[in-house]
Amino acid sequence: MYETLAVVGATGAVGRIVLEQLQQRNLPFKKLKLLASERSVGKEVRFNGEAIKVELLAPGAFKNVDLAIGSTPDEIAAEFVPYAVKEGAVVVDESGYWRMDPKVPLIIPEVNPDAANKHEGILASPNCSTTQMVVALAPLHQVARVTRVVVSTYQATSGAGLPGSEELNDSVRSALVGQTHPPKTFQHPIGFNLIPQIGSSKYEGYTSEEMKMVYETQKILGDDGIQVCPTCVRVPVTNGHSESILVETEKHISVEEAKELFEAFEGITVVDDLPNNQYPMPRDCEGKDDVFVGRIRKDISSPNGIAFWCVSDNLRKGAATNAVQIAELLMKRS
Ligand code: 11C
Repeated sequence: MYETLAVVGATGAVGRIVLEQLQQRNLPFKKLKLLASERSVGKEVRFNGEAIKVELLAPGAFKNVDLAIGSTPDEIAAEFVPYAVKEGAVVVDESGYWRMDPKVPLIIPEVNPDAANKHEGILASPNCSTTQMVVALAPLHQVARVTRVVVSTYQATSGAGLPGSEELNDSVRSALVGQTHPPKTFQHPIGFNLIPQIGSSKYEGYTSEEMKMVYETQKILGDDGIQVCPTCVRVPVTNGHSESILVETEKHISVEEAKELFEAFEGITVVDDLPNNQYPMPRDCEGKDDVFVGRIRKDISSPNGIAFWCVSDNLRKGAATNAVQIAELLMKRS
């Protein structure tokens, strides 16, 4: 059993779900340490009926910590992860900062658990839009090898944290009375709008979020040959990312086979009954840990293509749940 587990960024939107998941999954550790920035120090958080005080995230904080789960922005992770590892902790990091470092395994436990065997103190959890897509691609890739993916995302405002969701509410309220709430978190008003930009301009007209979907997918599936063409869009939905995915495989698979493969894969729930208006939608997937797949159909424009719709709670499988599952994997193996 691990002695001490630390949660870094414990008071944030994802950190709170990490704590909830740690309780629900009953992970074996004796002591929980909560770390955050100065702003949250001294706050009390209840865990398994006990009040735990948030301590300062600073060098020295990881002495005697066996495992830490980090839910912080990239720049905080860039700073704290090296000293946490130096002080002896293994870090499961949810930020984007360490994911593409060749020494850092990028893990989705249902997809590439063995990659977690070899690490140098840091393991990364992927970007939310990548995670749900790769969970859905994995069963097809294992049987028929995915060669190309065209994906359009419909990403919730909670992907930008609590300020994103607040901005959606303010923006909708203002629009309903004919006013414009000046955007701060997003580039444009999000109420009654769609914004085809998540992240910054990164490569050949693609954004940083879109390039994460390219590079992280190749790394997790261990196949640089997979071609991914993403378009990431922010939508006025509070929580739950949706994706329209067209996948081409080397070997032909029928719609029936694809459906069976999805159904048999751990972590996927199929909701696919168009005649009865049944398919995954963000409002039905919120608060759930699975990746939901529906609208499974053949690509009528090419022979080896399957098209489908994929929804998942971005704060759960897209962030907190996946990180806690990585921690669980490490604990089982220790
Ligand atoms: C969003 N996917 O929806 C982003 C947030 O690399 O973990 C997560 C960014 C990341 O805005």
